[in-house]
Amino acid sequence: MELKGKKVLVVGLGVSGFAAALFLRRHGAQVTVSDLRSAEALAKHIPALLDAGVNVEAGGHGHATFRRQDLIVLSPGVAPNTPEMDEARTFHIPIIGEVELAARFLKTNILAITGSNGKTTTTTLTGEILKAGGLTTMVGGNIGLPAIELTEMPENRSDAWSVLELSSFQLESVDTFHPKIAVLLNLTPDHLDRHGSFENYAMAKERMFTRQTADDFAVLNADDARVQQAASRVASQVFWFSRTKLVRQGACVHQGVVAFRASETASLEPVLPVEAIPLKGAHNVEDRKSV
Ligand code: UMA
Repeated sequence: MELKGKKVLVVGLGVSGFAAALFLRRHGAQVTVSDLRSAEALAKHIPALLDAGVNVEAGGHGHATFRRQDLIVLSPGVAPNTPEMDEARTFHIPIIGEVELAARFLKTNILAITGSNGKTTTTTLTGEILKAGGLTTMVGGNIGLPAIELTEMPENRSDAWSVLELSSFQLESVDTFHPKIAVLLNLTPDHLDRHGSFENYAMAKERMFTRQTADDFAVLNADDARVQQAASRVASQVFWFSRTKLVRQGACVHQGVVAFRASETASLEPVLPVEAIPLKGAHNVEDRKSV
């Protein structure tokens, strides 16, 4: 993606917008950041942006600001269907989220984790397990470190892994994003004010699987009815996890032991007794199995 000389608007000046604006500037774009909050409220970020040559619009989104752009990058907390953005679409201005921008510059394999609950614990554990296994690993996304920041780390190499915690807000605006492994932990109604309905929220999460092929992997919760439905739309190889029943392929609890079946024809191999998991609580058994 060529950014040099492009006019790019970043909407929202929180941690994602700040990181995205500086990234875009370093890649030679002419960058404007627009935020609803006042200049006083944004004082922490504004000096560094001005020093880097980024224009800052504070105290509201000017209608005209959205018209004169080659690309619009949204912070996760910014809904993609405001009147300004609808108008920008009529001018055929591409609108992408900060995670989509990051995906276009990440050279690593991506292991993406989403769900309504347990994302941060699972992402942290997964990052630690990959590191302990000797893999060069970065951890970011909704967990707090914007994905765009990972693109400029020395670990951004094709033999490394990015473990990304992703929210429905971040997944709503992905396009080319293509995780090698995509984990959907569970789905319960959340953020309905933004998504309008549980189904829209669930489908935003499912966008994680859109670009996956048979060479990729989906890790799905066999105990969650809405997650089970997603399996019929997934093109990648499904590995299930369950706390309550045996699975065709994947991980489950059997007679007090976490066990793993590597393929539909393989036998169930014990991994570790449930009581050996130091994190107490049934949901933490799922977190361990899903990694
Ligand atoms: N803003 C606008 N216009 C709007 C809406 C917001 O200008 O229409 C501005 C606000 O005034 C504010 C800025 O946007 O100044 C905030 O942007 P943001 O909400 O995208 O927040 P960031 O600081 O960039 O943090 C985001 C995530 N926040 C949200 O999704 C709300 C962080 O997740 C995440 O850690 C971070 O990016 C790095 O990826 C937080 C979160 O609460 C922890 N996530 C929700 C959750 O976990 O349930 C989804």
